[in-house]
Amino acid sequence: MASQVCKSASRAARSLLSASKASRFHSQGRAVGAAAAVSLSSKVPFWSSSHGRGGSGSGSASSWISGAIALPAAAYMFQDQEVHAAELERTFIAIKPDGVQRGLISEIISRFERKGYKLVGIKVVIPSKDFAKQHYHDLKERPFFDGLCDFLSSGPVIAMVWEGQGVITYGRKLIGATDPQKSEPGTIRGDLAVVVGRNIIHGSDGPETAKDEIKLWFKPEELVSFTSNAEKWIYGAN
Ligand code: IDP
Ligand code: MG
Repeated sequence: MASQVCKSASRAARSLLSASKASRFHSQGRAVGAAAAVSLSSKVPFWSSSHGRGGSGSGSASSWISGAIALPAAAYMFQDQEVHAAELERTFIAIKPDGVQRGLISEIISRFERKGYKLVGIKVVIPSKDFAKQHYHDLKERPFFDGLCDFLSSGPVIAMVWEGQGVITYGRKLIGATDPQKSEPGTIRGDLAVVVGRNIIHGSDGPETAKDEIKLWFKPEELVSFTSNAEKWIYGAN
């Protein structure tokens, strides 16, 4: 019964979505719609037992749950969460070959995950030197550019896209200053690296770079949009 309500509410949310304006968060909006339906279904046991129909399995969800009640509830939750989804931004984070070789992948990922950010893309890549040059193109005049590109292309890199409110700026805070001698303790570079040439991690430094770097490293179909169960506990206003 609950799953029927779920499907019905999900359909209602989706039909509302098709009327809403197009945005790059459309597919995420769909996932949020389904999440709203799940919240609705969690109220079903009390409601349905008070009507003596819990677990009977007879009748479709739409025959016993009034559109006048179900649709506005789904619409409210859906619209509310769609606004929230549109606030989430994405950043490109890479664990460089030194971080991979030193066995720091899970340590680094866990810091982003524990903060409350959401992993929406990940892969292991050995970039070519030309690709590394593209990635670091804004540093091409710097004396360390060639060595830096040799280094980035010297072994496996963990390329990731993380999503969350303020993730571009706060991701840089989690990472710490470029030179680990100046990174604060508690940051990734502060805790886990010693010199600037082996500072284990890359993070986009602003919205434009984030957009460009995500596009450089990932095809759109390699990224997912979904609502995590934890999100309703990570975001909220009182
Ligand atoms: P960021 O990684 O903190 O954004 P950037 O200035 O963009 O720092 O530099 C990119 C990377 O180039 C750094 O992460 C570091 O690996 C390397 N790098 C930066 N400055 C130096 C330097 O003075 N000597 C050697 N390598 C450097
Ligand atoms: Mg940089």
